[in-house]
Amino acid sequence: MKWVKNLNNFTELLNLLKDEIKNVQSGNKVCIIHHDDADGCTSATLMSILLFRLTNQFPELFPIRGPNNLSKNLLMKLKTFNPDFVFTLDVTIDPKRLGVFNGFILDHHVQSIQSKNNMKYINPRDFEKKDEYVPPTSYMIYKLLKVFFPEERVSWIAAIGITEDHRVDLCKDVFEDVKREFGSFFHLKEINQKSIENSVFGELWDMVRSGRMIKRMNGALVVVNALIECKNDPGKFINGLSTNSYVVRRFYENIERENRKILDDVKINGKFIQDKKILVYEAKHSNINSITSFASDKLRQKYPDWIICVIGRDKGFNVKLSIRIEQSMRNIDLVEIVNKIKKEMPTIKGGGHKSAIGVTLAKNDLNRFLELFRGFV
Ligand SMILES: [Mn+2]
Repeated sequence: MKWVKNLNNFTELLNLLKDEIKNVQSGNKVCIIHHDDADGCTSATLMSILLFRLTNQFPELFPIRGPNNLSKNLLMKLKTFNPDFVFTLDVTIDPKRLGVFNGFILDHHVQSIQSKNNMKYINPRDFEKKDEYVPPTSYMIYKLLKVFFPEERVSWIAAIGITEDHRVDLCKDVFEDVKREFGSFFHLKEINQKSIENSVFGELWDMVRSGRMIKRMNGALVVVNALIECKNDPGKFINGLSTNSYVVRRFYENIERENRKILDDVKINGKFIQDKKILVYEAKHSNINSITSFASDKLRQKYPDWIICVIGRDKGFNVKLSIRIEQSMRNIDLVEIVNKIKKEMPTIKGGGHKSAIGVTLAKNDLNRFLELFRGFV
């Protein structure tokens, strides 16, 4: 029995996933729990395509918001469904809570958790300590699908998850696959995070994340179904030419309108701190979910040489901050800065990666946080 903790490299991780998937047979019932963001939705799509070919039916999908968000209700639904396998993608759930099922949990966020025999916890961070070398879940599932069915032309779907996760430079091979498979749709010479976000993949990323922003879990499901419908044809997806992608297109138009509002409003209400080039912006009221991180991504694209700090709408006692930098323009490690602040303000929560972090703190601490942040830049 191979022990997950002993993984040494990506090839071994892929082999382990392969060994697990080999147990899936025609007619098996499978459930997928997945993160509702773009990396999670594209991972669920690729896994659904793989499982359809193995079992002759699509798996049941259960998008969830974040780590350990497994509700009693969802657990009961899973038990009633009585699946042969449960696979969890891009989000960590304690394997003990899924102990009655067979399958695995595949995540790449910072976590350290024990596997169970029948429910393995697999995370590339076990062998890869450098954040920028940790691959997104969509990349791992793409490679897994390609092992079984190399003829599937789904590189463009993996590329969306990779774009969201800021791992374009690490996963260039997938974009080379897109060029080869869809030369007339995508033909960019220079491939890096910034150029990809400005390409058609910027729009595809917004389409995929618009699901959860407009309709939460149901929206995420529409997005996954749309991607499956259009799996060999990104043009069909982006133009909304299938039943579900048509709906996704409406979601997208909705968040695009929101984007234009933000870009207009920041000129009036944004605080541009000139000496350190920090832009602080308080998000306005909106019916859209995850607006804080969306606004910070959009402002980063618009003002690439500024550090972007978006203050979310307050939810009672706490506020949420989304901080972003364009790595190719500012060589700053946001995780390092937040860790320094945490030493002085131990009650603040949050983290992320070098160029994108989320922080939650008490409203009363906001000014002190911003002051320290400015000092550490
Ligand atoms: Mn992810």
